[in-house]
Amino acid sequence: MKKALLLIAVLLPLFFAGCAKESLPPETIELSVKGMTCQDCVDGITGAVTQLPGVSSCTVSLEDENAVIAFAPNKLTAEQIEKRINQLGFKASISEH
Ligand SMILES: [Cu+2]
Repeated sequence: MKKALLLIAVLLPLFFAGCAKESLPPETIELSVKGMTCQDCVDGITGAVTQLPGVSSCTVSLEDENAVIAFAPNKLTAEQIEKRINQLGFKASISEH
């Protein structure tokens, strides 16, 4: 019986630590995106960024030449998002807050 309690005492903090990691709040970043000319550009970027692991939302504006992206910081970095958009032929750069 003591062994079972010890096991619970060891596993419980691990369980909570795991939960805390999963529920990390999403980070929101704004990227300036140059080179978009039409709605297809917007849709292309939105589609590609949304497919990245950990991205919860992506709003691209042709008018404002920017993209606002919410993502899980434990799964992805702002640099990886920037790189993905650049791969599509645009010029993305992380805006300073
Ligand atoms: Cu276009």
